[in-house]
Amino acid sequence: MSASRHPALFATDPELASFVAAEEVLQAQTLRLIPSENYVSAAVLEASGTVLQNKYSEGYPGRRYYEGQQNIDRVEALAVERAKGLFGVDHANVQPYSGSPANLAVYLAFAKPGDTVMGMALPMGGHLTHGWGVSATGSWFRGVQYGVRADTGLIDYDAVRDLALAERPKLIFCGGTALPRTIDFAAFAEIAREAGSILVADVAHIAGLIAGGAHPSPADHVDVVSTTTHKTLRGPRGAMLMCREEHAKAIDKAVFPGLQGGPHNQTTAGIAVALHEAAQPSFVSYAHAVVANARALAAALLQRGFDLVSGGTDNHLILIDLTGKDVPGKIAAKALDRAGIVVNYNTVPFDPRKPFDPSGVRIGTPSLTSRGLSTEHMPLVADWIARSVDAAAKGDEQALAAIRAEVTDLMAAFPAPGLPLS
Ligand code: DSN
Repeated sequence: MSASRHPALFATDPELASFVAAEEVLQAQTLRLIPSENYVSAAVLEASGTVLQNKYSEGYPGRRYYEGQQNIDRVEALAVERAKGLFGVDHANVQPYSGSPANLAVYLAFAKPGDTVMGMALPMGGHLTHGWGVSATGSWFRGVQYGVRADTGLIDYDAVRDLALAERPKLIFCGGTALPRTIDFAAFAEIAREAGSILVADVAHIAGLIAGGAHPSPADHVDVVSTTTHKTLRGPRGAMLMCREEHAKAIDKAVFPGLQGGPHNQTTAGIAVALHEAAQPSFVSYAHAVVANARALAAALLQRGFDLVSGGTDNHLILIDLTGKDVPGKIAAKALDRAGIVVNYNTVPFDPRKPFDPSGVRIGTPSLTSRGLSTEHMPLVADWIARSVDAAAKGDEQALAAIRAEVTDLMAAFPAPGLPLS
């Protein structure tokens, strides 16, 4: 961030401005592989930092508890229409502050405390808010959890059906945070129908792939689609709930006044811009390139002897199981960070280690694809990962520094959207 780009911030609070400037450099120079992160466009950044910030607007367009909503109503209505068009749904609520509040609103709409709810176990690739014990969703509700098969790393739909029919949960969540494979929404829909459950697809990770046609859409199969807006969808940090008309009132009531107060209008504006960008033909190319890059990277990692959960990927995400490498996930992730490659350590299914010191590393290709890297670069990325993990095993800091220099060089040739630096 340069002073000329944000003169008021530099003048008013140079200390804070220096932190933001340092983050811009970090995001420009590193290879960011966290699959839930991305780079927003300059347009999304601008929309997210406007005077819309100054308005309170509890309620919905045309039905507010505050006056002066002439422009705010248009912003929110535009975001809603764009979400409906892009995802092919009857109704969209663009007000949830982020993914966890969005999912909480779904509980509020359809369940009562103590009801049974079902989702994928967090260590198997699910999300905290899908009924996992340490989350309110697993303590205020009775969470029952499914996982993946030990031999394939894939969801066992027969086991999901057996559990659903035995437990008859009020809600079934499909989707998660560490699922490298395509979600069979039709199979989940069949199970939910049999069990009499409301089916929620949490597509936070893959929303951009769905919008770009690189992953099947849940729209025709599920009761509610929950998504964040800042991952593959490449919008600001926010969320949306989408559903058929029959559930519209329940969802809207649950978000406001059930759970939230005034919506973050500046975020709604950023979401509207991101949805507009995601409706362009170039976003279809982007979504398919994300998947092509992930597949190429998975193949290159397998060639270099890495063990991948489920044997590869269908989407943007790869879960590396390091149990055979003698370097646990956290040590590998920290070494990769020193090499300029930003990942997160992650549990793998049936992980013998603890969540804060697990066996896996989770990576993905949304950010590098936003910078224009293509399949031809993936062998190099896999090399860097392999060399970093080796260096971590040997405690070779010089090797990590050498990789970091190579990473910085390559990233300089691929400017990041929204950043003034290359
Ligand atoms: N924290 C998000 C992720 O990284 O996948 C999910 O909430």
